[in-house]
Amino acid sequence: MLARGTMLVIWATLIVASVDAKIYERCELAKKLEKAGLDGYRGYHIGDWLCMAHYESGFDTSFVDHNPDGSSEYGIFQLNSAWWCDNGVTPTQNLCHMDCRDLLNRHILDDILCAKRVVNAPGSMKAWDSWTRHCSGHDLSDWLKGCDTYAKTNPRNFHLS
Ligand SMILES: [Ca+2]
Repeated sequence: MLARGTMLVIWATLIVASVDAKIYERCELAKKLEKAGLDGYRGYHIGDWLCMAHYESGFDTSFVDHNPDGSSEYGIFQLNSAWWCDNGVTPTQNLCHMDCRDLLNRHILDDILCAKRVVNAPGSMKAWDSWTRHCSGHDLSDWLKGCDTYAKTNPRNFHLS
C-alpha cells in the first residue's frame, strides 16, 4: 500500500514538474515576495524568506521531498502534505485548502498565501527547520544585495559597511 502510494506521488510529481516549474533568480524572487507584502509580515523580512526558501528548495518550485512519516513537502517553501495541502495520499488537515500540485508551478502567489498561514500558526517561522538552523539570528543583509527592492535588510541585523 505504502509503495503504491509512493509510486503515485512520484508519478504525479513527474507529470506536474515537467509542465510549468521554475527556478527563481534571487532578486526576482525578492521582488515577488515584497510585492506580496511579506516584508515585515509577522515581524519577518525578505531576507528571512529568501534564506529559508534557498535552504528549503534552492528556489526551485518543482522541488518535492519525502518524509519518513509518509508525508511529502512541496515547492519553493516545502509545504507539508499532512498540514497545508492535499496530495491525495497523505491524511491531511489541508489548512491552505489546496492541491499540493499547485505548489509546484511557477505561479507562487498561492504558495505565498499558504506560507502566510504557516507563519500565523504557533511557532511561526520556526515551522521551517532550515530557517531555524541557517537563518535565525544571522545577518541576512547579503540576501538582498544587488536587488532593486524597496525592502531594506533586517533592521535588527543591519550594519553599515
Ligand atoms: Ca503555485
